[in-house]
Amino acid sequence: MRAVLSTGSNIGDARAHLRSVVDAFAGHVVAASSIYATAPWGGVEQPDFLNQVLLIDVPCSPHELLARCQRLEREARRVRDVRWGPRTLDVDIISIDGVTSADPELTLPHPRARERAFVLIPWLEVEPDAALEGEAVAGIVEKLGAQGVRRL
Ligand code: PH2
Ligand code: MG
Ligand code: MG
Repeated sequence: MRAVLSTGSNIGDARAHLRSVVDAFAGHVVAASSIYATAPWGGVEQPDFLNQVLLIDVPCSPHELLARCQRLEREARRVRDVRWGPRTLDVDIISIDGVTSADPELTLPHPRARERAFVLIPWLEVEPDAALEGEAVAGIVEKLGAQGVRRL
């Protein structure tokens, strides 16, 4: 199975936090996008984020993958505080192959991915023909606009 992960950080050494995820999935990373500087999405005033998208071969079940992602967030000493607020590390599972899941713990595909250029633009870089629920990601991005997402 192939998964799309979106990573983000805007506290501390953001590049190192993103790298920790690449390192943790070493051997399973099929593609890593460039790192993007992105304006905060969601209405909370805060510093810009760095964001990246990884395509990985999933070495385990979807829920085990979620647990691994949450462990990496804990290792970055992430504090769950303000919704859509600043964080040392966020690791979101955007989609896993054709899996759909309505489980509130792990909703697939990610229910807000289609609103977020900081997810879709890096994703397109590594998978130009990506689709979300049957819709071309390229077309979704065209409608959304860049939302302050800049490739570094
Ligand atoms: N993450 C958030 C809230 N807002 N904005 C950008 N640009 N990038 C993020 O990773 C991000 C955000 C909380 O998940
Ligand atoms: Mg998130
Ligand atoms: Mg998250």
